[in-house]
Amino acid sequence: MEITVVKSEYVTSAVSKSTCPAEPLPEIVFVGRSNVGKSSLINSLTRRKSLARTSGTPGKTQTINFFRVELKTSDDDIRRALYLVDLPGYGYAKTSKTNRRLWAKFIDEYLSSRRDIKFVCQLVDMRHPPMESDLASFASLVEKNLPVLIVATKSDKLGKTEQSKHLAAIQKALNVDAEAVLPYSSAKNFGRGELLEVILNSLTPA
Ligand SMILES: Nc1nc2c(ncn2[C@@H]2O[C@H](COP(=O)(O)OP(=O)(O)OP(=O)(O)O)[C@@H](O)[C@H]2O)c(=O)[nH]1
Ligand SMILES: [Mg+2]
Repeated sequence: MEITVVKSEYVTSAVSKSTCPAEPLPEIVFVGRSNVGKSSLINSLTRRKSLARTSGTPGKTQTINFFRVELKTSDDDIRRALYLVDLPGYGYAKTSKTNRRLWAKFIDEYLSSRRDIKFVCQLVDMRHPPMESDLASFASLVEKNLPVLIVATKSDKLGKTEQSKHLAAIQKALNVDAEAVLPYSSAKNFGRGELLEVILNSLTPA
């Protein structure tokens, strides 16, 4: 079965709870350190070059950005609509403490809201062991009872042997099993089919 993204569009950038989109749709959320590749991953999934703005400088995404996409499978003609939600990264120091605290509060509110969040992708850079802030983010998602998929990004920067070694280290640090971690490369679209499948399955409960 092949899954295709038949439509993708930017909807809105939310800066408060009341500015999140009104249309109720399932949401898949992307969180992680600044520069880990959240926006790039959304572009890779949708096969769009710059649907989400990316940058080599951390701190590019500063609002909660909603992208509306429609998926279709080769099995049927049903279109399934959902939001991909791009969050600002954490660990970015170039803003005031007050600002950072306000943001942390808004993101926390969004993640604790009763919106239809199907699961959260916690992105970690595959080249390095998870940092303190990654562990804290993961723990806070688990505490909110949100299902979490760990996405290990930038896999193209490592050889095969290193990949398995680093994946094992990530599993160990987060205390999760192998199925909970998906290696991904937005540069090469590695992992794209698998992630689309996880997304589709989250929309259609067995
Ligand atoms: N080689 C490689 N580079 C990547 C990959 N994904 C992202 N990058 C690069 O990493 C940098 C940051 O990517 P973004 O997608 O902007 O990161 P972000 O997590 O959205 O960052 P913030 O918006 O600052 O939180 C960019 O220079 C990307 O080109 C990948 O899979 N492989
Ligand atoms: Mg971004």
